[in-house]
Amino acid sequence: MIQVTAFKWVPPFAQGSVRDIRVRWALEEAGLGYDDHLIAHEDRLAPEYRALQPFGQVPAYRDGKVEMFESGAIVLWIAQHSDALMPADECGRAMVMTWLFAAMNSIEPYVGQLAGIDIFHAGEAWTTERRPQVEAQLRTRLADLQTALGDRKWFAGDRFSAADILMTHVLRDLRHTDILAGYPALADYVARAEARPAFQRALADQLKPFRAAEAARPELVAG
Ligand SMILES: N[C@@H](CCC(=O)N[C@@H](CS)C(=O)NCC(=O)O)C(=O)O
Repeated sequence: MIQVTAFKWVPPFAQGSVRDIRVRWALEEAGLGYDDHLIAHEDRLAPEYRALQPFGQVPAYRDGKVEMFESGAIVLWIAQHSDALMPADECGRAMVMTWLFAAMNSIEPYVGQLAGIDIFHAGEAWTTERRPQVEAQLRTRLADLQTALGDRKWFAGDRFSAADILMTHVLRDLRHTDILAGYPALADYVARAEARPAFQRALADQLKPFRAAEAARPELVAG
């Protein structure tokens, strides 16, 4: 049985964004069942968990054949075994890998810097000077990304692929801003991807334990 490690609870700003959702979504698209192995934040420190995920983060993954960490690598592994996420032809697979890495290496660092400023360093004096630069660099990337998408529905060809899981997840981390509204084709792209039933199931499954934890301990929501 496939097992995906996820957190039992995270603060509201991270709910729906924790990276196990990438893996859950890939498994849903591939039609593969899995168990989620829920850990508490402090369980990250346990040596047994570090053996599975050296940085004490989620997700970690095991399927009886491999034990993996790094959400991008896990999604790629699942995709290599599923027609739903990768085309059969070699050149098509190369394009999926290209756009999957573009999401993680060419877009995510810019989105991550902005999200870091807005969420983890909100209100700190240095952000007043730095944020406009970060936003400007991000906007340049988004303009190029939108041009690259052109009239296509998906990034790596004419069908949805593993690359779209990564790209959508990265772009979703801008949802605390209205920046994507300036790039209508990208906003439509994210909405199209989020409307997929597999994404909706993955999101609901990530949120389910958070809601249960909050019902048991209302002080979590109150902060
Ligand atoms: N590059 C890793 C990053 C994983 C990651 O950042 N996980 C976050 C949740 S989205 C985490 O576990 N944060 C808790 C921590 O770092 O202590 C991946 O893509 O799997």
